[in-house]
Amino acid sequence: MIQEKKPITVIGVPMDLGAGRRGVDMGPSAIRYAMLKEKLVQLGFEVEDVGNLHVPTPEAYQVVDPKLKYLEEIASVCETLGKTVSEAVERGRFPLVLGGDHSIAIGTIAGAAKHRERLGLIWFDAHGDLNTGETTPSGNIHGMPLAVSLGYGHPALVNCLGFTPKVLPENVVLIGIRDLDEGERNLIRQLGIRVFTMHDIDRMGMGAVMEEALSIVTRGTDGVHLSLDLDGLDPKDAPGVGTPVEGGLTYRESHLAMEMLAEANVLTSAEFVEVNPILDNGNRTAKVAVALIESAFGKQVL
Ligand code: 5AB
Ligand code: MN
Ligand code: MN
Ligand code: MN
Repeated sequence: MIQEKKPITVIGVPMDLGAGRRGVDMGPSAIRYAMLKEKLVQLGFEVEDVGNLHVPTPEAYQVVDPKLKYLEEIASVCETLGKTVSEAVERGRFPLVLGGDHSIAIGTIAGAAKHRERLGLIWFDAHGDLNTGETTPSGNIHGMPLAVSLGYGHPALVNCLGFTPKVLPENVVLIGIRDLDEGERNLIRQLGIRVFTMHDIDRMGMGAVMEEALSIVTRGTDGVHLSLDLDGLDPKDAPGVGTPVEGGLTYRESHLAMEMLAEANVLTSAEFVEVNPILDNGNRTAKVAVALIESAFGKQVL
């Protein structure tokens, strides 16, 4: 990504149907307000912002299935998002998706995977997002997108853009994990997915974690997607998230991860999700998101 400076297409998805708390629909505005486009232009990129996709407001709809809240509405937005991402890739551009809650990853990853023989996936998060309608403790679909991308979950989600699975377990890594539900642990064991918990990061250090992570997501793949949930960071550094969990990645650990991604020059698409400006402190979390994006796109000190 550093060398070629592929033109970037920014896509906003003001989705909050997948989360239990309101406010994450304002994430794309908060990230734009933190000067995303200007910073990327400063780094030498050509940037096109296609604006926000239309997302229904929860007040105008009803929960049909409490185990899969707003299923039809989320599936429909993800279908549109998948097409939008796919079109950007067809036009030779790098899709950069701004959330919105993490359910949008279902669409982003569908659009990205459509153009790859095999897509590698890096999932930064405090959570596994590996629930299904059967295992979910909340019914919130933002706790399910990784399971869906691996082919597990409701057909309306799993079949986004008409194919499944989007990624194979051997090319997926999770980083920053510190809160898993029982069903998620079972799926991780069943599929043998490499999970770097906070314990692993403490012991190994982020440098070694990223080296191993990079080898997994690039093995036999022809593209890599980054799905970064800001709650992967410690709430001290990223307070504006709906489901904060203590003991997360520091500002520097997360930056090192982004810098190593830029050095490896492997990313073909990315999304930054779960920024909730209502719960934030002076738009700090959106600013952190923009700083991480700059590092992922090759910003260096010297
Ligand atoms: B996020 C929980 N596992 O399924 C669930 O923020 C939390 O996208 C999900 O990582 C958090 O409701 C979803 C308890
Ligand atoms: Mn999370
Ligand atoms: Mn998440
Ligand atoms: Mn969250």
